[in-house]
Amino acid sequence: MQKFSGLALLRQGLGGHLGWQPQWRNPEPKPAYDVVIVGAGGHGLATAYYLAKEHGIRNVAVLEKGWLGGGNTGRNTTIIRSNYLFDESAALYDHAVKLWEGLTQELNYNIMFSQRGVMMLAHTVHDVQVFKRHVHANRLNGVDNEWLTPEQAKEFCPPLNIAANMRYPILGAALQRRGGTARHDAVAWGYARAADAMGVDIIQNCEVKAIRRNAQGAVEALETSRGTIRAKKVGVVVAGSTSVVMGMAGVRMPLESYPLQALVSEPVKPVFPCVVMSNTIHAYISQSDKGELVIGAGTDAYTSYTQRGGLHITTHTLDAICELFPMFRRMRMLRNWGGIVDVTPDRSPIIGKTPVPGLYVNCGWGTGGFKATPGSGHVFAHTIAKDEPHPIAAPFNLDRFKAGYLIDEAAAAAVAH
Ligand code: FAD
Ligand code: PYC
Repeated sequence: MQKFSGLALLRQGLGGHLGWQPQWRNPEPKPAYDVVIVGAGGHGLATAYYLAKEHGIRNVAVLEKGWLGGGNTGRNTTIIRSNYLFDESAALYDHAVKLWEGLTQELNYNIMFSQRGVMMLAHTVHDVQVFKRHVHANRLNGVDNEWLTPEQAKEFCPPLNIAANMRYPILGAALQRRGGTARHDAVAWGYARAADAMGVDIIQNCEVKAIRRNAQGAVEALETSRGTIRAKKVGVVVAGSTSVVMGMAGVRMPLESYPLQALVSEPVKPVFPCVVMSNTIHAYISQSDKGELVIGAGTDAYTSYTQRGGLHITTHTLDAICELFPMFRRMRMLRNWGGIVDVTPDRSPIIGKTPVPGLYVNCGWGTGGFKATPGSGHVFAHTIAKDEPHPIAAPFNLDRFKAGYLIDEAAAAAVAH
């Protein structure tokens, strides 16, 4: 694999940039693989990468119906944090943050991870109580989180309006300094390039249309738009399409799929130093390295598979943004889009085995799975390779919805749904 470095950049620059190699191959599907991953989002690609790197399983294909990273991975607002309430979630999301911290070096690909801090605003007495509870629980789990007064919040984020007569007054904020953002496309591309270099076949424009099971009920092959592909093991990592794909194997999932949307402004000079989220009024904002304000809203109230949301949702969000940051009132919005998020009853993901032998599922990340990408791929690869859950993934099994061992993270989900 060609190495990226300052020297390589200089050398290529002097040579007119004619020597860069393609980042990954474009292979034809083989008739059979040891493992097939369905879905080339960040989670699927990370899974393939860790299968090859940590478990030596390299006869792997990742099948993608569209283009690599074109699902929620390429549509999200890239907020990364691990300030979840329960021990199980803290372990999972902080595992991911620790991997994020070394990922650029590990992949030799600049994923632009920026730990600029994620600040969550409290507007009501209830918010204050909930966030303080999170601060205490996080600290007990070794996850950084601190409580700020309104004045301290403004000091951390100068554009913030903390006037007492606001419609949504700021009563304080919880700040995770290790939280931040990363470049979403680069995450998909970095994992794809590194997995491809270890022999993983990434096959785009290849839609899975049916899952075939043998006489014992175990998974044996996938019918795709590019023919039949046999597989000893199949990992389904298709976010908003999970119910549809798992339905092909006869497995009914406890999921609802909703559109979640985001928008960006025209680009401006650096003006916004951190990430700010307001769960109560459904708005969150950061500034991309290109200078655009990246703004997100809550989910639509109805289930749907359209990759766009209702206009009233963004209008409401922009009302809130203008009240929180009056200096942005005259900014123009450039684009908006949506992604389909897969929401579980307890707002925590499902990672693990299924009732079908050889079939594994990784889904239910809802509005908040980007932050988990490296950790999710890492524990899911272990689960597939060993046919038993990674200890961090074990509580997030599908059976919890029967057993009642729910991990209720609705308050930490940060986005209303
Ligand atoms: P995806 O990236 O969606 O990948 C799944 C892939 O499966 C897709 O490429 C799809 O084409 C493919 N696929 C589907 N069906 C088939 C089939 N039949 N055959 C083959 N391939 C198939 N999370 C955060 O942590 N922080 C945020 O700030 C954040 N903001 C968000 C903002 C928006 C607007 C949205 C929509 C989501 C946001 N999320 C956020 C959630 C996050 O984007 C997702 O949880 C995460 O990206 C899911 O990654 P994935 O790899 O599982 O899914
Ligand atoms: O989970 O932090 C999050 C998030 C922010 C925006 C959408 N999801």
